Amino acid sequence: MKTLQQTDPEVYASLHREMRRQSEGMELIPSENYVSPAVLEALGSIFTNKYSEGFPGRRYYGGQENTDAIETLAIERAKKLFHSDHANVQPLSGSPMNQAVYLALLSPGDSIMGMDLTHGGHLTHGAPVSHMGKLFNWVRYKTHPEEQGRIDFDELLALAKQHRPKIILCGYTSYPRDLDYTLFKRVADEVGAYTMADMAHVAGLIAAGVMRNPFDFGFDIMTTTTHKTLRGPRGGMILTRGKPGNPLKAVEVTRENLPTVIDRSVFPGLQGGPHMNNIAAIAVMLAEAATPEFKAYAKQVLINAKTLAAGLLAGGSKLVTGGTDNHMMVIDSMASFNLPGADLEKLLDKVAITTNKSVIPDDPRPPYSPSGVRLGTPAMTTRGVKEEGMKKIAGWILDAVSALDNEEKLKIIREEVRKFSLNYPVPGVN
Ligand code: DSN
Repeated sequence: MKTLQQTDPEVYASLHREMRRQSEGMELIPSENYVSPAVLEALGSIFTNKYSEGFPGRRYYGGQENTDAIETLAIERAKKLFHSDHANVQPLSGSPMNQAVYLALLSPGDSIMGMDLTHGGHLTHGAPVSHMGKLFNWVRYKTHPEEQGRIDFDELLALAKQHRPKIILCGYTSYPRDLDYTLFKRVADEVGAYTMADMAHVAGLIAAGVMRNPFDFGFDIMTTTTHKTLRGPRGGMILTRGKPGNPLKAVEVTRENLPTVIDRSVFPGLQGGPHMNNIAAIAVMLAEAATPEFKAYAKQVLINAKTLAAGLLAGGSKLVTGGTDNHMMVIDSMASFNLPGADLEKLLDKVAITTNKSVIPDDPRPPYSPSGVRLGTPAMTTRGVKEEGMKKIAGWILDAVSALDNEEKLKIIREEVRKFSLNYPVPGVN
């Protein structure tokens, strides 16, 4: 990055410091990961110069022979990887992706069901502070944390019959278990609702076949960001069943027309020009996610999560739902150490272990200072850490808690973490 270094030393200095931070520390935020050098190259490419409003073969600007090829490649790779009939790869990220679905299928005031935010649902799943939370009638279902996070489907069905939602949404941002798609589909069929799964957190694990795919259970729509377990650039995708049509022509909202209805909701409904450098990088990521190496990676993510969870439990931590079935876990930091999540996050920052505070089910504390902390294994698994390393990481987390006010001890832990981390290079950082 010699040009950047010369032309903008301030930005370069921050970038350089961030490279050091990422290399010398451990990334345990479950929604973060490291992209490959090939993804970085596509992302930093001259595709960023191009406006491409519209869809492959149907654009509002000239000069699209290469952008059409790239977007078509991304669409075809996404369909194959996730077994969908159609894919829209234009959403700029997770929030517009979900909004595009809601705005395509619902009218203001319509009912939709999603998981309560404190039980693991995302902000875009109807949290009252979000615009979508205000626009639609969100009916929020909850989990049973004492029963391994079980969702009560009798209760879900009763709520669905009462509110007649048009969409039943499952998926999560902070829930350490797998979902029973058959039961969601059964409830949706009873009330004539569309089924939508926001798989942003686990799409990579689904692509690799180590977690269940909602389409194999008859779901209508799956959304996912592209930068978490999938290891792509920041972005979003909407995958649907149905018959692809001409997205420049309005059609009736039906199951069969979902591809067209969703495409039109993304553009021109919600967004303008897609970011073609991002779509090029998404195409690269989708090819990587179809390899045997990626499958092995995804398997290891799950093994590592179980190992990290076991290490924390053995050291006296209390985990929400008692453990994990996926790539993440949530420490109830108040119940475990009488430490608010924000304090535990800050403490772990001191030893170069990056995590993020998280609400726990029906959290009595506010979201900015909640009762828990979320951890996940996707990023450190990308760097090559396996079970032995995960046991060490659990040990350092527990040691940091024991050394709470002991700055000297915390410095020693930080140095151990630094040395360990440097043995596992960050892809793309030399
Ligand atoms: N903000 C993301 C996460 O961290 O889980 C969800 O999109």
